Amino acid sequence: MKAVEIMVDSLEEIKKCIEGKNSIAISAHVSPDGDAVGASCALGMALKKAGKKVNIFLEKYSDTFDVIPTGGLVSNTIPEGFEPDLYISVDCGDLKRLGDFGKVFEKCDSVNIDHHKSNTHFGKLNYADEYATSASEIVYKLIKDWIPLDKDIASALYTGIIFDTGGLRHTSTKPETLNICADLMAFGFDFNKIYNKIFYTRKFEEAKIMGVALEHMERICDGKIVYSYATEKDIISCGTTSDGLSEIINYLKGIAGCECAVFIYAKENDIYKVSMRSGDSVDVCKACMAFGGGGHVKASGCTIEGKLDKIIEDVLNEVKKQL
Ligand SMILES: [Mn+2]
Repeated sequence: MKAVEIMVDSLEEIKKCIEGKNSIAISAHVSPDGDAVGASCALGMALKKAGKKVNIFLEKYSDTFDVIPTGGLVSNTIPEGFEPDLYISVDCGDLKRLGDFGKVFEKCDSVNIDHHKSNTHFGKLNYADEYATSASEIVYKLIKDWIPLDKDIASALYTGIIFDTGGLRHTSTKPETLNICADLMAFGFDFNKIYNKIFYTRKFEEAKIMGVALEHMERICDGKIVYSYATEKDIISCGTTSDGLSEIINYLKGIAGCECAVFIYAKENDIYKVSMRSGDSVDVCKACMAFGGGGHVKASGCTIEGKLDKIIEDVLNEVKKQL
């Protein structure tokens, strides 16, 4: 294991590095979630205020996150030959998770700001704090005494923090997290609208595929492992895409007695995404790293190529090792 302490550059060093650059690109992990979009947009809007030329590159994301202000800085593809003075990655554990943007990131002076336990320190400067609730929390710490926050930046950061803490509910939440949220809320954005959009609004098609996944649900090891799956056919027949499945894992985890939930769904031909959530007894980051993935101790994922039956068997065997 790498000693994280010596691999982490200070936020002060990162600030100095940014100050010396003019054009800055920002990206987050593929299939961007609320923290990825919130942290990217908050940082981008703040650096623009600080006089930088900013481009944010994110894969197309769910319209759930349209509630996050972007400052008009987001595009989905990098123009041919584009090379910023500095490329900042947020909320991304390794270069591979940057998708196509990684090819440009690799060539640039770079900063990696993240909170995944499995972070590989792939930037020139790296700040990876696995105890931070979210990348948005780290971005807040980076900019708070440097660039004046405003309503849009505050609401983007707030959305990222509540998204990654499940609404200030996960054990990663600290008194400090609520102090940060209090500071952000003082800017007067519509927090109730954000909360409802993130946690209590779903598309009709997403509810349908949820039904299918719950129908497929199984339990093993005295109910300690609850798992389910959705095939490509299931997803298409419900009229949704693999982006519409993110809530399902939380329902599986919510089954009484479940210590580890596993949800496997088709991305494309023979490529499956595996999501895992756990309580106190299973380190799902470790389990997912066995398949080249990673994430957090209680929330991780990986992508596996193969036949569904075999993948289910392999993944469950890996989890069972820890029970
Ligand atoms: Mn995150």
